[in-house]
Amino acid sequence: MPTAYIGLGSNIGDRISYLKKALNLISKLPKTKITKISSLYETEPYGRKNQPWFINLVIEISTELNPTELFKRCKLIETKIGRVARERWAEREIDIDILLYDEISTSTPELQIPHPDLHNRRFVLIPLSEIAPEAFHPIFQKSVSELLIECKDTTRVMHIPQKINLKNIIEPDVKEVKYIAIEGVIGAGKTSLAKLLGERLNAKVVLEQYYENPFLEKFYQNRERYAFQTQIFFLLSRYKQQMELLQRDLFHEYLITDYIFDKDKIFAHINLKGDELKLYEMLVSMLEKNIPTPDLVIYLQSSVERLMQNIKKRGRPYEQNISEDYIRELSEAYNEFFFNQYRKSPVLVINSTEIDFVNNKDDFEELVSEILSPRKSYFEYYNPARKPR
Ligand code: PH2
Ligand code: MG
Ligand code: MG
Repeated sequence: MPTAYIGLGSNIGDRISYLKKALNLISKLPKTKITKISSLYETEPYGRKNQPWFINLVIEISTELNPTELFKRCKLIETKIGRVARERWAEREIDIDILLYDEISTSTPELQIPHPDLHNRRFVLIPLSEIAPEAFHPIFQKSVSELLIECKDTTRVMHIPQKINLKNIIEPDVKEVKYIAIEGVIGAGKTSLAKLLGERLNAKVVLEQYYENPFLEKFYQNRERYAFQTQIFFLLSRYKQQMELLQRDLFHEYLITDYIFDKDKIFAHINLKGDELKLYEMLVSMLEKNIPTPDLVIYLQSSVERLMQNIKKRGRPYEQNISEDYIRELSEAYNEFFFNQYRKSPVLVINSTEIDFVNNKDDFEELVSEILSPRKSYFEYYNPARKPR
């Protein structure tokens, strides 16, 4: 892979923080690795004198981006970090310059490599010779350390003892939560929470269509006899609905569903056996490739007693034959699934026996901010007693 050297500088605002942001973004460039980082240097302005001192450093990268691609990416990073357009030589929030790229020399109106003034600048040569004294300048046919010895520049360059440690600045990628799926055993309150969140976030809410399954009522009366039909009907109707989710609409920033496609497996494994289960799994493996993955799954946990109460209370006629044993079996299978198997999305576990989102506005608002805050870990228990971040 080609090796390139990049010079970074900042002389207004929180200079170190701008530099760290730049390093963080460079480290996330495709096909690119930061391999060395020089010390920080506080440097007298070179060229136009009447501006604040800079902090400069140089990094070495290993990259498969070609010089033009790399240059464009560096410009984009400058913009992203908030570099304001000013006249040439003016102060800047962040400046990112390609100094050397292997031993290539190119010159186009917008990009020159090596950097055309590199050999005249102590604020470049000093940090560069710290990490790459032997790097070679293809035009002058000299090493960086030779260039430094011959450099006539007298502007001051002061070493700063503070080191930038790559590990400390590379932030994990946090994905914004846009697609939220709510899960839990029958009666956990998925649909109510989906509707409530939908209103609060002005989300598109897509609810599972239970009542459309013509086998469901018979299934609750005789599970063994109707399991396969019920399962296949659910699988195909969930698949169809999930494919429609891929067409996100432009009017809603958020999407909320009251189930995940993978729930189907929990039910299948409880209700199907032998050849039927095999056939079902074959079908699933073909279908699941195209299914969108939620950015966050909320798993509503509840006690079996509470689930049974809720099922009675809401009185959906086709659910009234559900046995407590079946709910217990489902609860265990759900726990096993979310705690030990499901790894596609971050999971936020909420004990809904204790928290009443529907009637307690404070509980609900706290949950909303918890949902929208970036996830630090892949698996979290929601803790309403926790201090706000
Ligand atoms: N960058 C300039 C002009 N002058 N002086 C110092 N000390 N450090 C810089 O990064 C710098 C400069 C143009 O890019
Ligand atoms: Mg520059
Ligand atoms: Mg520049």
